[in-house]
Amino acid sequence: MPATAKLLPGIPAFESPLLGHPGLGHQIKPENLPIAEALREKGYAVIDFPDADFDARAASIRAALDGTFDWAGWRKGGFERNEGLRVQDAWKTNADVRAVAANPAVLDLLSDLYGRRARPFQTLNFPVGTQQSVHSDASHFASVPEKFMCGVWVALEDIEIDAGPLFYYPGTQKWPILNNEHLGITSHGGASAHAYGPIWETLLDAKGLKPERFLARKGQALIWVSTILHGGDRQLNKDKTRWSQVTHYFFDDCAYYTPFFSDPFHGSILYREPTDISTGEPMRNVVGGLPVDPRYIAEANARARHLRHSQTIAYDERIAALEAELQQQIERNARLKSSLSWRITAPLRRIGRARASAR
Ligand SMILES: O=C(O)CCC(=O)C(=O)O
Repeated sequence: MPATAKLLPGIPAFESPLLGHPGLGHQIKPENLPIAEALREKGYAVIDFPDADFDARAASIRAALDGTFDWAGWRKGGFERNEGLRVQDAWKTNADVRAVAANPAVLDLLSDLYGRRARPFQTLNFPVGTQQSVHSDASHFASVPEKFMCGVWVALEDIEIDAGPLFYYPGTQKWPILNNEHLGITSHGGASAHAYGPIWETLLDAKGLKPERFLARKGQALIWVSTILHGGDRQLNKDKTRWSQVTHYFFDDCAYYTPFFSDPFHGSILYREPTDISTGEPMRNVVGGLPVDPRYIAEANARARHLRHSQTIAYDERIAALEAELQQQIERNARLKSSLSWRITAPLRRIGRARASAR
């Protein structure tokens, strides 16, 4: 590869300023350019899943996973509680889930769009709508350099409007990425997915944005970039199914971590050490072409866990202290009320209250 083809490898090729300048940086194949443009401008692109055996695979995945779900429990209560049903990482035991996740044509496409080799690292299979509130995957799965993560969601059956379709807000992928420091919190000071939801809702509301929904035919897939806001719609009909699989991908030669639970400038980074589903090999954390020292990863992880844990203890201790203080006050009040002087002055207080309410 000529040196110029390596220019700015830390920007996903589909949004690189070098796209369209042959000889400078990775150039996306002409046939993939419409998808690149869709990812850049809308944050998602729809494709037909490139697998001649897709229908048979979808049927086999559904048959294999169907018996693993508590359907009765979901229809009785889970549905109203806005819960979904899901199985994470079925690729470990199910060859068809693995084949969908590691589909070679999808891997080649994503690798071309990003300019780095795509590596599937997580699968989620859903038999019904997830009813998952709006979120950005970049807060769960981040990379350095940023944005080298995406999801590919594929319909294992035709998806209807009342079955809780996937929804997303085109354009939100261009918003600044929000991390703990933007919210003015730290992971060990209580940051969690719960802190982000209201912010995203407020922003969407303020901008007056309306979601789009993916009413997919079986075998249609949606590629989304890590920063687009998306979620699962409320399932309106609990007798419907919404069989689907999402595969999450990282890309080669990045560091991988969970921003929710990381505060890098406190020395706390919750690194991820994902397994590449297509090879079964662990993915190394690499930045600037150099593997991150495993001792540093262990230290930063330990620090992330320690800070969260110690702050949880600190919160628990504070709450226990407040409860003890409250109890002491209750006992002081009880002692005061049973004292002689309190009983003697009781009629005076009653008169005072009556006067006050007569005014
Ligand atoms: O399938 C859905 O409803 C949402 C899936 C999702 O948000 C995700 O995998 O990040």
